[in-house]
Amino acid sequence: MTLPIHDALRLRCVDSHTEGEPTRTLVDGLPGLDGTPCSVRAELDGRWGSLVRAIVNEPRGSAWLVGAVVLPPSAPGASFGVVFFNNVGTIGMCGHGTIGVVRTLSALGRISVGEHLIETPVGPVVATMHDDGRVSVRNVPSRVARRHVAVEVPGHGIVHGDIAWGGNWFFICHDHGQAIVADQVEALTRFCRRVRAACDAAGLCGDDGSPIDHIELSVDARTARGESHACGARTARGERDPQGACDARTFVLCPGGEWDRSPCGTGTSARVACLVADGRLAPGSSWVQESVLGTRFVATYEMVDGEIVPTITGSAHVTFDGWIVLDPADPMLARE
Ligand code: PYC
Repeated sequence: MTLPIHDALRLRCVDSHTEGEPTRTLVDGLPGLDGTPCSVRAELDGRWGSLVRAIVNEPRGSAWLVGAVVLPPSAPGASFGVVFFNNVGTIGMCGHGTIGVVRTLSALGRISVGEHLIETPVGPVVATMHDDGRVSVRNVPSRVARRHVAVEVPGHGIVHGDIAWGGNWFFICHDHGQAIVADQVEALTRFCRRVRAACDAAGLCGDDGSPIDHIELSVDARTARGESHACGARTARGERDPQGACDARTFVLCPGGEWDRSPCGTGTSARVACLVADGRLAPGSSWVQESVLGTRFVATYEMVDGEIVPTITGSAHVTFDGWIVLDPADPMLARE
């Protein structure tokens, strides 16, 4: 595909990380590309695909970087729109990315402390920039499509998972038998790739026919009866542990084969839908989900017109502010 650039293109971008997972925000958008998040997403997956891959992939970035293009608002009351993309294409929503974009725009003085309506390709979300630097994201409604689905993972055996939506589709697996610890990320990545291949081979998809593009392995610290174990999330009386232990530790494989350094905002939202379906989380109660690196998101939810609406809270920090340069004479660009 030919890149839609002729002269060297300089793009203002600000990098951040949210609980360890990086976001590269194109704070001034992409020149010549405008529209709604849905129309821009279609362009980024079409003729702009090679350009956005060049923005996030090596040698300017890395396979685990998530890009975000900020768009002018197209709906009344919206502060801005955003479309997220990774090493292989766009994604519908991104929890860590939304936190990163909001923290970035706040650091630039472009948005203030308070609530901001943000348009995404899968629906509006509301982000709150808190005055202590944390960001909460009231996500799109999440839901469970299928429970306890068995898939045969070659060389491993049968595992079960819940197929759930949290802005992206997830296969959330508990009987995986893996240790979710930082020194095992390569083995966890290999295992999750095989689980995803098994899901594809079984023809599993979301209830709208979309592919399941994220695999989430979870180890719970709280059982269905509210007992604490593993991370010791609760005291014997069910109170939150003052040490701040988590409710679940997770490992998430993203669509491009990379693992999420954060606890994955859309994955946490999908998990909340499963917990609600099991009667394990009351509206207003919090759920603390920890990444394989030990970083955390705190989730709560409300029921709105019969739908589960999760809110995820976490923190982001700016790591880089500058311009990336795309020179059409660069032979590496032709490889995208
Ligand atoms: O936080 O939702 C998320 C996410 C999706 C992919 C990487 N992070």
